[in-house]
Amino acid sequence: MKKQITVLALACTTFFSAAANAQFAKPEDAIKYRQSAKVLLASHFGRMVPVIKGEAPYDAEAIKENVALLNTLAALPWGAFGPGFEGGDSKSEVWTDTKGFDEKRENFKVAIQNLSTAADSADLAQLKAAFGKAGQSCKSCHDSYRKD
Ligand code: ASC
Repeated sequence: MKKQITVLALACTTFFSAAANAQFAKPEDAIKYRQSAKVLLASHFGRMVPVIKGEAPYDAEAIKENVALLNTLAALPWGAFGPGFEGGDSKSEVWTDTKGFDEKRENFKVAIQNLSTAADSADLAQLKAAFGKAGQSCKSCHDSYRKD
């Protein structure tokens, strides 16, 4: 029974991933989607800067809520970098060096997971460290795969 549920869950995951990739009728739609996701990511990332810099009080609950949103947002852009969706500010290396791009994506995922752990800890020092690493992860991917 448990095995059947697992198989069913995997089948659903595959189905929905494929369906998610098919959401874009033309490359411009995918470009707009991933850029929109990045606008929201940058907003929810950037609004924590005053707290990280010590210019605003640390409200652990507010940060946790914001990081929960970041977790959701961080999952969004990637399906819009699929085959045939070249363009926008992306370098062609996104599509020619998929291994390297996947590594950056994975690093980012881990960085955001670590940011969640840090937000949950309610320890500002831990939050600052994880925030810095997440920012580095954004920058490192942009340096390699985004046009200037
Ligand atoms: C942001 C944003 C990025 C990253 C990066 C961090 O808020 O828009 O691209 O942080 O600048 O180095």
